[in-house]
Amino acid sequence: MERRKFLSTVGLGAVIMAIPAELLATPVFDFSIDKNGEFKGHEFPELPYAYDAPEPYIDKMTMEIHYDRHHSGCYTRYLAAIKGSDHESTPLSQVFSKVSKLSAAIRNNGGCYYNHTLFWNNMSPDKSEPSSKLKKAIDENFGSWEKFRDEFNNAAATRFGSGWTWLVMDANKKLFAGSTANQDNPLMDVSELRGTPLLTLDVWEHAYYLKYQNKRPDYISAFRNVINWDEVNKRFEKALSL
Ligand code: MN3
Repeated sequence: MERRKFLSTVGLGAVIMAIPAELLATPVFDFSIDKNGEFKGHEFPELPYAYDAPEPYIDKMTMEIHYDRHHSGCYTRYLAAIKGSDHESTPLSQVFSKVSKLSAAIRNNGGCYYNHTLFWNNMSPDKSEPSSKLKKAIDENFGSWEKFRDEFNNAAATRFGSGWTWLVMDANKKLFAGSTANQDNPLMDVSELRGTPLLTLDVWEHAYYLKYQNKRPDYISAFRNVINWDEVNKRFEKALSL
């Protein structure tokens, strides 16, 4: 599937659902299921580039296992968990805003599917650059581009066990970096890190162990070469407009 079609399938640019303003949720994609248990306007998409496209930074076998088994498993399990629940027709972003009251299966699999979708789309084999507006905001919020990079990388390196690293915009339009445990994300009411996700990096061992083994910092450094800044620029603009 070509990238443009993929992005429209996952609903980029779609109408933003009514979400409490304090959550500042940006449904980069969002969906709910209908009474027949089918997703409305959302099918499990193909990876928007070839499995070997992020080589040599992320290897093909890791991409295949990660996408076809881990990611697809989360999609299937999320569907199974939400079907028949009170939140069957609730958009995913709103499920996250009350996830503390919901089952572990909904929290873990919904987070897993959402986070990975952001992750695949904020990577690309094509070179891109942060916009001058984003660079300026990074300078203002972190002090310099290098300080941002160090904070993001440090958050990724020091997340104990499994989790995700984020560049997030908070309710005051401030940018900050941090991490969440397991499959949690900054849209969830259980998260200490709250705001609109702009960039994410998966630091679960399955994301890097085949190629990098215990050398997580090498994986974190390599990630820099495949960031899709065009996508991050779009999320930044969208988050600013909320
Ligand atoms: Mn993963």
